[in-house]
Amino acid sequence: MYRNTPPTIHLKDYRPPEFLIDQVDLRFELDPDTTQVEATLAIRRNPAATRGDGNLRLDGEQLELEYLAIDDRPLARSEYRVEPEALILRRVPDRFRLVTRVRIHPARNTALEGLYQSGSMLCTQCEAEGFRRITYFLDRPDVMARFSTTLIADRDRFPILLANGNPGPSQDLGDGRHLARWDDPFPKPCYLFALVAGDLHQVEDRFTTASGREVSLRLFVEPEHHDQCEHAMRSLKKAMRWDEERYGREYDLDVYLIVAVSHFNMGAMENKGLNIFNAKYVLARPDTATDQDYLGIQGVIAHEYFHNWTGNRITCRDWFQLSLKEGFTVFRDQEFSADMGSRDVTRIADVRNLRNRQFPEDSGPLAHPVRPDAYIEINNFYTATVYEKGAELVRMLATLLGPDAFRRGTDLYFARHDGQAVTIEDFIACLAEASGRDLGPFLRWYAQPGTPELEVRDQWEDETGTYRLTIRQRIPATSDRPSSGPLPIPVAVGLLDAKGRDLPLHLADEPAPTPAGTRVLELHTDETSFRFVGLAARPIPSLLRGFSAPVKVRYDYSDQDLVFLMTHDSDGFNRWDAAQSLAQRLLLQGVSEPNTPLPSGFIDAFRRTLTDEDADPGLRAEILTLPSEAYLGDQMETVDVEGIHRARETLIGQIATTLRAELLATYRANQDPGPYRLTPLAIGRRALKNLALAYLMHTSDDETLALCQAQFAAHQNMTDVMAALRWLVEAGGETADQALDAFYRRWSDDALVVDKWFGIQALSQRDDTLLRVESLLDHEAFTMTNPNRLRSLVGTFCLMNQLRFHAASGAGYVFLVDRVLELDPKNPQIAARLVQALAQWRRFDETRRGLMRGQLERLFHTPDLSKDVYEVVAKTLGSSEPDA
Ligand code: B3K
Ligand code: ZN
Repeated sequence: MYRNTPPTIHLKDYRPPEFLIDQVDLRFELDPDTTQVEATLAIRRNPAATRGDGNLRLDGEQLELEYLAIDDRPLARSEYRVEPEALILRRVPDRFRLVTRVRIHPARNTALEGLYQSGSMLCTQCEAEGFRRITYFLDRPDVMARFSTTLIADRDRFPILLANGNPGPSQDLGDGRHLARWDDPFPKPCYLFALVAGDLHQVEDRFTTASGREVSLRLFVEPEHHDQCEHAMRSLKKAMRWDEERYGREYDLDVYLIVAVSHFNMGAMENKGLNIFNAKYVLARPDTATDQDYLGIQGVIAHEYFHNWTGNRITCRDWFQLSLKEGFTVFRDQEFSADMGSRDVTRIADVRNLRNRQFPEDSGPLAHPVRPDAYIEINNFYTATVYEKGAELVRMLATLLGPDAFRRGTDLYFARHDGQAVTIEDFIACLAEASGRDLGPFLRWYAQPGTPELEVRDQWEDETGTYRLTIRQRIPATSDRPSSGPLPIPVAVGLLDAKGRDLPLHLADEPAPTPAGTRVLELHTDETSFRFVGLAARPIPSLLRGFSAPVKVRYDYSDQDLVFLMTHDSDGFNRWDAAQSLAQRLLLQGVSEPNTPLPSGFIDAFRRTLTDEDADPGLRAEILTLPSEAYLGDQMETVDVEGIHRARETLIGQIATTLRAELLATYRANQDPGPYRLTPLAIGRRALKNLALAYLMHTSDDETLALCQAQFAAHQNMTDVMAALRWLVEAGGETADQALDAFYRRWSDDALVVDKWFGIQALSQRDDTLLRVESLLDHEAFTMTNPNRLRSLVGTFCLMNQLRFHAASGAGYVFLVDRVLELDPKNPQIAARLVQALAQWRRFDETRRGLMRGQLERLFHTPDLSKDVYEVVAKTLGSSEPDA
């Protein structure tokens, strides 16, 4: 149990800083065991702040203070106080120069926050509050300073020395060490500080900005990865061009540096001029990375690059505003990816991710608004809600304003707030001002947790040819928060005739006729009706096209309607969504009444989609993919773990048996013996072929097993190898073991590929998976100290394998909590993420509920939990007071 409950930080308590820091000069004498950090800070009182007690309180954690002086005068012991998390200076002047010198220990830093060692290199991670583990500072985003960084290190061990900004002079110190200086001309908050020291391979390219500035682009990787950089570099150049064209944003320094490191808590970090990346989001070669890896790299490289304007040039006033930079930047990277690939497939992937991760979060014990109003540990708030729902809010704003007004609004935002730390209100105000719209009510979206529901009714009047759509919005009640009032919601709709053609959407009170296609209806009140006129027959509505708002739609479609939309809708997203709704309906029926026959037309629609050679193969693959077991569970009052699995397996079996010939034909038709290409078409064909293989392998007779083994052995590319290995593992027995052994032997030197090897075993639905996962903890390649490795085995099993993690025995829960307890003292951030596997505990049957609660309480009663884990556990247990 946590002895002293850690304090909660509230948005309403925000105060401007009492002091400002204009200039920071850092000098590092780098060494993995002990690094010395000297900081010279130009500090002055903030004229905009209310006067406090005259003391200056600097944040600092795990620092060994060696020297402290104000304006060159060393301070006496009576003039300052060192606390575990702060340095307090008594009665400082209004303007002064502070010098501190501290010692820190990078090699002992297992939390991977602050300065730490990864392999043989040293690197940093400061967001959100890691800078205070490097030096004493005002570690808050509204303190923006100019930084210079001097790095001194052993020349042989650390030939490459990098920091933010532009390179300055470097020097050999003659004693085996060398020095490099970096200057960043742009004021920034300290969470964007970064340094890297190592023996790294460099890949260089260049980019000329729209206004003709030359930028040197440099990618740094561990030497053995020198041939896995091309895709990341290409993605960076595409992102730079796209931001110029779409948002008028140019890059601003002479160099742009990206370093790939193998120990990293999350995906990547947008440090000014020096992005530090999880190697997973940099390294790719067709034989080592799947299509999904390639797309992930392109998206994350773009995301971090886009932060240069949305996050760095303009940053957040406080951490409650996190979605100001994250929501907007995710929206920007999603649109970039849609432009680079297939728009429909990109949107489907984004929405699936939102529904699978954010919707459950928003209805569970960890629900919070896109702008949270309280936290214990800010690292727990880098969530699907802040990121992905936040992106949906910006998308709705873009939809409501239309492209021109939205661009005027973002131009105004960049012009007005460049160099500032601002709030979500500041952003919305720019969009409102540029568009002339009142966006006041829109702010409710940022404050209101929970997924709104739209209840749609319709009415057809044959005599007048009038079709009326009535949409009612309902915000699910959350325990402690009254609804903040109706939300502005853009609902994109189409109306289809019996042949599947889009009809004109002519509203009753409009003079001129309107074109056929999609139209955005706006909801501003609890219930709104729209009367469409001039129609010859009752249309079929296609609702929420492109998923124009992060809501759930309830409309009473018949099975036939859904089959129709799945095969006819001109909106690709809604074809997929109709297929999902229908499959969900059949699967949930299958859970409660296992022997219900399939509705006529379902298999036919499947067949038609499978063989519809005119449609995008990537979209077809999405339409034919059934909802996941976890998603289906989330649609049930009480999750029926085994029932869902059985129903889904049964349906897959029915499809596989009935459509065997078509599946085989599709598999063969989409084989591509040529070189690996990353076009949307090539990706789509691989997806479709591997989907056909997945269905076929369900029966796993000799013929399909042979196909699968041949695909595995052909080593065409990692996408195909992984798809085959997945089903070989599922088939089990010697075939599985041989394939796994062969794979491991081939790739044991490539950490990211070994992660896949662990992951695929953790994902297996075979009944001995937990035993296997437990024995893999002792594998020579397993370690708890590498977050990627840990996620690939423990994370995959606990967060992605519903069937086996939620085994009725509760063994999965014990396994998880054992790992969390082992990990928490070393890396609390990752430990807190893992605990979230238990967040939905109340949604399961009584037995599982009890077992999960028991494990949560076991955690809660552990002494000295990190505040990361404490916060998640306390909220997850919630009102069901654990007995102390
Ligand atoms: N801003 C970082 C995330 C930092 C997470 C700190 N726990 C990556 C990103 O969103 O681009
Ligand atoms: Zn981000």
